[in-house]
Amino acid sequence: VETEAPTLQKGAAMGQSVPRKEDGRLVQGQGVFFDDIKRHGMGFLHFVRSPYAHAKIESIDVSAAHELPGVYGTLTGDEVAILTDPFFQIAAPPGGHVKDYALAVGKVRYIGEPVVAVVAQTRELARDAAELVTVEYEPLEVVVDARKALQEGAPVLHEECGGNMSYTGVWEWGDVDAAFAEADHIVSIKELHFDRFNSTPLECDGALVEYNRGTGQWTMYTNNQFPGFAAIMMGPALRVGLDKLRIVTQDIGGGFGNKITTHPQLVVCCLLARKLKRPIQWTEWRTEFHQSMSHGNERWFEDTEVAVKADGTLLGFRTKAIDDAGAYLRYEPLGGVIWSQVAPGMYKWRHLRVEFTQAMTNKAPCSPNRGYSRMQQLWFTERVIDIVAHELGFDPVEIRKRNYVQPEDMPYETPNGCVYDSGDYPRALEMALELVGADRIEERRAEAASRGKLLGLGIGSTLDSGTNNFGQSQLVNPDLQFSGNNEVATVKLDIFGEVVVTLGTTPQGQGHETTAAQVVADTIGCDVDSVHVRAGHDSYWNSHAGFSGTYASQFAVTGLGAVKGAADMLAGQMKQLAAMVFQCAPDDIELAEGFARIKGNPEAALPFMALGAIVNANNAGFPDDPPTLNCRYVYRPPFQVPDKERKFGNLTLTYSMQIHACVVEVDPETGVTEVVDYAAVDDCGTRINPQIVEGQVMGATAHAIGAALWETFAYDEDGNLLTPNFYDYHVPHALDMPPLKTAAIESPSPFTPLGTKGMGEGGGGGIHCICAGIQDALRAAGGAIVTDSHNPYHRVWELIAHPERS
Ligand code: MCN
Repeated sequence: VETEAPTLQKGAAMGQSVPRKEDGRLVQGQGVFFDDIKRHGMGFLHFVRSPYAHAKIESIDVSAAHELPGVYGTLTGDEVAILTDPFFQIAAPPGGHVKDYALAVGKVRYIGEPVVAVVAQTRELARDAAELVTVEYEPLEVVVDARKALQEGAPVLHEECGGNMSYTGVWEWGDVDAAFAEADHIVSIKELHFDRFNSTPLECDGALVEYNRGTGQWTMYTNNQFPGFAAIMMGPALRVGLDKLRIVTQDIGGGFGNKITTHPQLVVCCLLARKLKRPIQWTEWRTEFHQSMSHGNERWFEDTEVAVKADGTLLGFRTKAIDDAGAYLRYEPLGGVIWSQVAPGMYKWRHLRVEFTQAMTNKAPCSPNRGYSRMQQLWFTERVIDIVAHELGFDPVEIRKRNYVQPEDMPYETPNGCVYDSGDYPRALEMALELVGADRIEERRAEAASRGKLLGLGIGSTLDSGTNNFGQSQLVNPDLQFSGNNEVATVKLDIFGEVVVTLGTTPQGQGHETTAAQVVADTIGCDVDSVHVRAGHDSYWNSHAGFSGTYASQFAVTGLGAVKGAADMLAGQMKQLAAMVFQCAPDDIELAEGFARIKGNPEAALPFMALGAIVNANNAGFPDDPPTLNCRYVYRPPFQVPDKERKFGNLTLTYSMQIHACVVEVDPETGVTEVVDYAAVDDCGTRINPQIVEGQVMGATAHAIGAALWETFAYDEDGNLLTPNFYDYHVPHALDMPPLKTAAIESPSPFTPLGTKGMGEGGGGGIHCICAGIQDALRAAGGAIVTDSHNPYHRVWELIAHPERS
């Protein structure tokens, strides 16, 4: 694909599958997670949680817990309401009126909501003491269905909002009415449903918090993905300035978006550390995680209509989306509408209308879940296209190819003002189909039929459009002109000739230490092993990083952009310094193999250590402004003034892409779906480390297959979570996974320093891929339409038994 992207000079390190630097310590159990940190006299915290989905708190009695030897103290919602302010709401009204305290105040709104905190000498004792706390409740009517929550007479969760609707807006781009007037066919789809599921990081939430009474400062060791933002949430709640909150993150056992949210339990830890004058340790249990660690949001799409030309050209769609936010609004800024970054998916339809409404229900609150709420929108566009193909008799492959944004259209401006930077979607589709042997599909279908099985071919795609989510802030205030997320890095050469890189990011397994080292090694001419990378957050030593964190697939662009900028600066200074020593021009110096040397004269070479020593120990004879060999660079994504007419402008920087294809076999007797072949083709521009990229593709695909077949947060009508542990909530194991074939295309982004695009949130295409495979398989058994993103065996069995109901 021809773009104006910088051609990356792949060196000895960049573009290579360099083994991950962090894995040595992680696989040997040498990582340091917050739960590894111990302090003398620390107290263990356990929460008393609500057994009701909706109830008034009549009374709380903690006296029996206090009598248990070894119990240090308790905290209730009433105390929290005196000592803190509610978390500020990023949402606009009416949702913005929600009062979200660190413990339930007056009322509980979902099962598992923290009501009382108990601290004791051991974890087990805290648990026992929590059982001695008596809470009297007056149960209230429950609403778990977002559609019902919006109806007249539904029980209201937050009276201060005047109802359960937290946000509503109409998003219209192009001329939708004209498109429908021009259409040869209008396909109607009554209801589609994207199910509630989550990511399941190995490490649950928690913290170790110390309070220094002398300075009034808290130090919090935790595993938040976005510590800068956590401080901004917690400071005002605790009524202190940010200098009073030192947040430290080290190794983090997975995040996937869940840990972007600042969970109010952290404020409880702070209050108790101050109240009880001892360090507080809180580690969430798995069931607690399932019950109250925010979930990925469920979404309904109602009364969808699609305008199609006779030749299969898609003109546009209109739909009503209803989002289930759960009991509190804990999503990052307007996460509910980040879907609009990928409103048209990969397709060229230009007339789109979404009436979007978000409702609060008596279920766990939501947070970003790998792909924010883009996954829902991308699933919707893919599902709609397959249903159109089914209804009008088009081939799902051909209709996609006809309607894809084509490579020659790139950079392509979507109707809502986003710019897809580069890519070749048709080629990726061809590759994925080839990998799953789609050309032999009819033959395989017949063979499966001879064994009594239904075989189907499915396709799904995903765009990962991280990097610039704060552009969404314009949704609150259209006059804001944010340039998107910045990132900062420092690269220095020290007195021993060691290269030390400081990142502001908080990796949870993404391999930042490795790819940052690759970029630096090639830029300054040394090997990867001599580059030492410090990732993770400490408000003290990398407060320069400000708003940093790891989320939104931005490291490949902003993180590495900052690293590259700082490394370029350092390389320039090293050349300048060597030129002073050798009395030549800086351009005559080359940096290679750990030396600064005169080009063409390998004898005239200074080892890096000598450069470090000259600057740090022996710089008396230098000019007034000597090089420091300590370089800091702020990467700012290129900024284009947003177009208010389109609601937001060209703020998203990169669009990486994955196309998934699968072959599934459905057993018509049981409804069980087996994935027999699977391929994912990824394009994230220039790959710094192909093996890390492939690992990301594999992880995200497993996540997607899990969501499509096994993983669900199912609630009954009383708001009981039916899948509160790993027994009921089945995450795919290695043995559940099909053989996964991967391939890559590299279409460098013209907008980023290294041609990279963020890709860690991809994988959502896998959910659709399975849905499409099942729908194709069911053609031979009544031809049901798949309308849900989650299709466990009993739902598939129903589709076979009652295709007319789909
Ligand atoms: N990379 C590369 N070449 C590219 C693109 C990416 O080598 N062209 C590398 C990057 O250098 C980085 C990794 O791939 O090491 C992922 O990069 P990127 O897509 O920029 O994503 P981030 O590093 O910003 O990570 C965030 C992303 C998100 S948003 C979720 S959700 C998710 C994901 O990462 N959560 C994860 N992958 C995860 N992987 C693990 N193990 N754990 C999580 O919690």
